[in-house]
Amino acid sequence: MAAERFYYTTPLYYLNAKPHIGHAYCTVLVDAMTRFRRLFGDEVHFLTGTDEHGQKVQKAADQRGLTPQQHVDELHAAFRDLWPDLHVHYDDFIRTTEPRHVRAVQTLLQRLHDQGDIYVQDYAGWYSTAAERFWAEDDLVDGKCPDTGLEVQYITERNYFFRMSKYGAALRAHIVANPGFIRPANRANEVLGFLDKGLQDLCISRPKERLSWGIPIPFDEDYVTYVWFDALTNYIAALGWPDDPEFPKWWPHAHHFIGKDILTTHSVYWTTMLMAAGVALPQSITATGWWLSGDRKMSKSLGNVVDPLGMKDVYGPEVLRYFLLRDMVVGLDSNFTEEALVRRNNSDLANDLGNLARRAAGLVGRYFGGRVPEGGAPTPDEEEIIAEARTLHGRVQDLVAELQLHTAIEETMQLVRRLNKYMTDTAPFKTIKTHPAAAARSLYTVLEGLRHAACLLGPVMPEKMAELTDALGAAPTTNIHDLRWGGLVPGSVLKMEEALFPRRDLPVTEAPAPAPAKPPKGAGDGAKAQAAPASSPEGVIAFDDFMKVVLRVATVREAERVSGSDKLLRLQVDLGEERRQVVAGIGKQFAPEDLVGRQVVMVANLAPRKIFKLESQGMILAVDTPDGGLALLQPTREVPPGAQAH
Ligand code: ME8
Repeated sequence: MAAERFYYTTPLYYLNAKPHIGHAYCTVLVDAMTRFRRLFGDEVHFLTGTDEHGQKVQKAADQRGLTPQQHVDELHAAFRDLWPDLHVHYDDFIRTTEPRHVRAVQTLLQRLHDQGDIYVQDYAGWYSTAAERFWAEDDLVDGKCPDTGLEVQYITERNYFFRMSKYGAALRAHIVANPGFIRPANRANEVLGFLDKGLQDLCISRPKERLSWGIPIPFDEDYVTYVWFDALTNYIAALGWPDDPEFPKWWPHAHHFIGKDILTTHSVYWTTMLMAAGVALPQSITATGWWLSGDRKMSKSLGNVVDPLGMKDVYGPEVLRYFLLRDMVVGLDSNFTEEALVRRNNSDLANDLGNLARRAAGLVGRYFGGRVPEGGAPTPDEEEIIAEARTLHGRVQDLVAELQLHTAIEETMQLVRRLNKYMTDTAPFKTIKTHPAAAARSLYTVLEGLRHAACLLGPVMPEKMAELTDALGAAPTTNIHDLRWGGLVPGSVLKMEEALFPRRDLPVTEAPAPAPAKPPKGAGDGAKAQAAPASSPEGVIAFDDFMKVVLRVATVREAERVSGSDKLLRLQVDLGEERRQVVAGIGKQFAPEDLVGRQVVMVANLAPRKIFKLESQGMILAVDTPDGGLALLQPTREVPPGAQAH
């Protein structure tokens, strides 16, 4: 495939507090995407940075008794210095206080003003200091700001407005004509819904008397620029817009990665700004979900933020990266717990991957002088593994292109598990006595399979996988097209010394709460509800553990049988904000047509798993009936889809 070009961006993080796991996630995701693309032979430019103007930053500086400039100079380093610690390598870091950014914003403002797309007007409305914006009377909820729930003030002010409404129809047409433009697809519908309410013009100035910390409006010295108009422009400013000859090299290939809370600003404000400026729209805007803590978004204001640096220091940055990318489906929410991270480390990394490498290396050390043995002609079993590895290369490329990183990782881990089984089945530690050539071949297959896995997991855990490749006595593979079976050279010296991923103890949880409840049997997901951690012999769990389970009411929208199984049904369920696919083992008791329209209760924050090659994104709750049937749990009356049980 011909090499493609990608310009990947993260949001610019506000400097109103220190970085947290939400920021780390988006940046690690873009870093992994960058590394995957480079592995596939593509060219990538990766931009991140900090959003340094506006009321929130000014307030944070005031609270610390510093000038805004002192505050941002100090705090931006917390972000800039965190990324290398998480093994993130960006190509450029932009601060919105840099001259190159200020120049681009002012050029854009002047251009839009000159062409009549910015006008001045008196405006009266409800202003929310917390959200830094005006609201119409109808938008208010109980007289308060709909975003923050905080007080609003009615004020009249002269301001500058961008004629955003003029571009609404063209934006709508663009979204409809380009299905991959806003990802995931359900988010595109959200934006279309927003546009259908009628697009207003956008207030893009703030009087200096109210807010001085911003980029001066070039045609009126009494005003500074609205922080979003300022910040969004970074994506072209960093490439030297408007006059840098390098700008066209990257811009038409732009892909923005953002959190779902800032979708409107990117897909509506930013796109219409670009249309007005005569600059092409980005290729895609991807809205990720949130990391939740006890079902609430981790946020600086809620104070429930997990410190990613803390996790990195305890478990290592690459275990954290693995967890973030494996346990979050791009676009959906996920619960962050230290316990889930430790379980993931122990099962996937320490057990499946690390142990296999140690076992194989140990035998090679004992029987082959620590050198990679000869492979020889493959048996049918090995032919199958070789074919699987080959297919996996293409699968990983397709899955990454679809942003299914969690599945790309999972399918690579399936190869690792296959190698574990193969090692047990072929038992080289036994055959070494009777068939040394067969033992040599088994060990070669395991080591070569591990080399492939290390290459495909490299973008997720760059240093650990480089270490593993080196320990296998192999050279790093920089392009996936050069990764061929048989590349591991017999005779190379293994350098496997320490365990790559030590097993970890589960973090200590609080004392168990009384009154244990027997958990209902899980009907979906083809699996039972996960056993409670063995915190006490009676299976009692702490209240906090229970709170980690998110139970939601879902409405079944579609149901069909999974071909090849009489037990499994594939359901599309509606959770209000999102649709999910659930594979449920209830096909013997229920006909698909009986389920459509029904409300069920599901565990909404289970890590997705594959059943019959289909991803199941949740588990539906049911109980056994005395006649050997199943009864589904459901609310006593209809509730909005997505409603959470508590
Ligand atoms: O919004 N889980 O900055 P920001 C996942 N400056 N992602 C999370 C998260 C969580 N718990 N909490 C925050 C801004 N994020 C603007 C952007 S771009 C030109 C300007 C994500 O520091 C959040 O969704 O408040 C957002 O996308 C990003 O972190 C930056 O948040």
